[in-house]
Amino acid sequence: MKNRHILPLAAIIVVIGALTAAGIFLVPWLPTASATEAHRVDSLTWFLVIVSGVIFTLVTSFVVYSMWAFRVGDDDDQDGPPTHGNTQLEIIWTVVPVVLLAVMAVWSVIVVNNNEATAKTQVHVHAKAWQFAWEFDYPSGIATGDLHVPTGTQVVMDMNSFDVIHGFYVPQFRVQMDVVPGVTTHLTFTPDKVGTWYVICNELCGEGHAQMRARVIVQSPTDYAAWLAKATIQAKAASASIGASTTAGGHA
Ligand SMILES: [Cu+2]
Repeated sequence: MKNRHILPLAAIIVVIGALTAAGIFLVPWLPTASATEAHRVDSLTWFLVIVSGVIFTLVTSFVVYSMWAFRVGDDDDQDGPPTHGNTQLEIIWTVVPVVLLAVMAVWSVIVVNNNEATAKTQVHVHAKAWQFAWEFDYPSGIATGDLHVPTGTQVVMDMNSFDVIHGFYVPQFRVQMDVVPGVTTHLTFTPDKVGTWYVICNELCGEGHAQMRARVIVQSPTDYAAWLAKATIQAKAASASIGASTTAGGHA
């Protein structure tokens, strides 16, 4: 009696499972992971998505099969037979989600702890945000609209806003932090791929919010050191000439 359901149900599970898997794996949902933190976040994300895909496949398959196998005629106005609970099923559908949620909760805490752990060597950059632009200041005096960072070193953003709440988000790094007026917030990430990405403001901050972007230029350690040396000399020369013209103006 029960066996006649197994084959058609299995066929539906295979079809829906294949469609779900295609939707999950064939679409490039995420931008290239380009930081150590990004790989940790992605492992957790993929676990969550795959588990959800399996549950979605099972639930949808049983619903679709039940609609077809247990349908009644158009003229059948009778109530269905009364059903009682099923203790075994109820235990399963309570224990499985509890275990899954516990795994995800513990895993999340581990990922956040690892992502926020302080490395021995760090590069500090001061990010200033306002409607609707970013500025990045370096300890050596550089102030630039493009964020330059090296691969393989932990970058710490110390961030301030001068008007409303903004958000510092680089999709390729998978980390983000609010930039709030009146307090300094911090965000750490360790780029591991050379490339050019964008800082995207992800707190709705006014009419120019959508344009509030800045380039993130990730360089190899040697290229970064060369840029840093050159830009530091330029920054010093610029501040010296400003100083000189101010002095000259003062004497005139
Ligand atoms: Cu903003």
